[in-house]
Amino acid sequence: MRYRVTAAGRTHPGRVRAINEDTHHIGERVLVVADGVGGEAGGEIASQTVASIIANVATSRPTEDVYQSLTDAVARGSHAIARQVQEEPGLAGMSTTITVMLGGDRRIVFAQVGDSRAYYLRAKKPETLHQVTRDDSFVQELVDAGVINREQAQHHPQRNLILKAVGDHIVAPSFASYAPVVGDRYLLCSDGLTDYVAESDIHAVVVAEHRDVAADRLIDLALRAGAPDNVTVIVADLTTP
Ligand SMILES: [Mn+2]
Repeated sequence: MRYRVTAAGRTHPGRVRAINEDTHHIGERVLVVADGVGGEAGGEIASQTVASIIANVATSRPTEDVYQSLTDAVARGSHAIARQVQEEPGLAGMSTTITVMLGGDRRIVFAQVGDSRAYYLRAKKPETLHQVTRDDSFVQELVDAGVINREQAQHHPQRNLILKAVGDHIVAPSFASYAPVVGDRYLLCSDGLTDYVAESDIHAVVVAEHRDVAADRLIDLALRAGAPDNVTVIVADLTTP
């Protein structure tokens, strides 16, 4: 199917933090949201380093096996982080989440590490906002085990504990893929949105607004909720070429 990915991205440090450790990238075929953690400037460096490596690999080798390309890109991100930590020991422990959307000719492929998220909204079934990604997080494990529900997970004191991130050790991303359909919409976001804004409120914005307005409103909802964390959103529409 012939289509374009047309996206609006916004990021904000939030109301509490002085620096923004989230990074986002909007390319022709690739979208990335990365949420870095680490001491000193580590979080910022980790998210920027890995996001730019993934963006480059994704665009320079679009015809190769996309799963292998993304797995390699994540591994290269880890190598780059390991090198930077070696040169600057104060950066030890820095890491980042990644949520990647890569638009291939036949499939849209997502790669995921950590607890940033992607959602999709079908043009033909807009009453449901579907989550694409599964959080690599402690509370997600509790949800899967039936110990707590999704609502409780959003308010759990350990909701920020992630079980997997791209740091100086190689990790395997999780994948999902969808058939591209013009009119469908995708949302990529950091936990600065989803930890503080209810999914029903996110859905109400994403279903109703033009992508530029939707991106602004989502940031606004996080700010109104106090925005203790950096917040990043990309609202992407599949449009005709
Ligand atoms: Mn965050």
